[in-house]
Amino acid sequence: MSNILLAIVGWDSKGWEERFRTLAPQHRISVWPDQVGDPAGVHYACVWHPPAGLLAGFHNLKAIFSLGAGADDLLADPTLPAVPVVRIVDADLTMRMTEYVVLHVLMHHRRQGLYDAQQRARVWREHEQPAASDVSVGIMGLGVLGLSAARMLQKLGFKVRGWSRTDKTLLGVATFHGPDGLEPFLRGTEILVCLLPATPATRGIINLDTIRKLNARGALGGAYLINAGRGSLQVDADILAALDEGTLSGATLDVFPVEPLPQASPLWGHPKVTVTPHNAAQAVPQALATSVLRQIEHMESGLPLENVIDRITGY
Ligand code: NDP
Ligand code: OXD
Repeated sequence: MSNILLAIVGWDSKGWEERFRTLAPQHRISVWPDQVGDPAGVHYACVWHPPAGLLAGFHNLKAIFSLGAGADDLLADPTLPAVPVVRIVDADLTMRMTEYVVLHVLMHHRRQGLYDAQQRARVWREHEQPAASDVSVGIMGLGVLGLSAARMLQKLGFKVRGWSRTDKTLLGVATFHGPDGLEPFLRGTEILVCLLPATPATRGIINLDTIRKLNARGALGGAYLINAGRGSLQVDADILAALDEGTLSGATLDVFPVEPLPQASPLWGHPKVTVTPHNAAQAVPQALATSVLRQIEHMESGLPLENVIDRITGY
């Protein structure tokens, strides 16, 4: 029997607790802060935004599982125990993100913002619509989520390009990598989709300089941004400046440097911005607890863990 701790902040932990108890009656499940007992008895921690310093108090941890795909907040804790940190990779989460990306790429591609505004003004006017095959979507981050979105967008006929840290060859996708590959990647991108992790190297990467390099003169006649990676990637003031100067024609933002997005943020009311509350791909216990428990069984049987975060690269 292993002792599994759930420490979840910002999400309702009830569903996770129920799911873990149902799937793993052979293990002891305790929920922080009420049910912890002896910290030395805890073997695995399954967490979402635990307070910094919390995990340092558990001296016999064998692994830490992030209940989301990003583990940046965990790595930001200097007292994090030196055990493997595992992130979620799961078909359910991946498909939810793919849905989000496709929904918002199509929204910009089909000028839905414009038609919504026309409807409010009772205007019946058709605008020229380019074919998907004339429009280039660029995905920053060709990992699990970026690649799945790329494949779905290809099926819809878009020209797809992608940028990653290391070199990749992907059928039908124009690939670019590293700092030198960024500018050529951006120059050919009309709709920029950001699915990068938050690391020191990606902080503030969506800034005015980046946005100005996008292709605003392609078939769409403007450049668009979708960020569902992390808020620290984007500079809100630069996005607003780019919208105001016209280098950006629209933006969909799911993540923000400060969450919840402060009431005073001009992004809320900007006519060219769609705001969603960091729910592009919800982490759903029904699907994800199974992935975590499978990995715990692996570790207990001496098999290697999958999707372990590299503490050097930060993802
Ligand atoms: P992966 O680790 O599978 O992929 C990350 C990708 O980013 C890789 O292609 C990697 O390159 C690339 N990358 C990392 N650093 C750099 C860099 N410095 N320059 C260029 N490319 C870089 O992650 P996932 O696809 O699973 O998830 C991506 C992110 O999505 C998560 O970290 C999380 O922040 C966010 N997310 C957001 C959600 C939401 O609801 N909004 C839900 C789930 C995740 P390489 O392939 O060369 O390693
Ligand atoms: C995640 C998230 O990283 O929900 O999974 O943001």
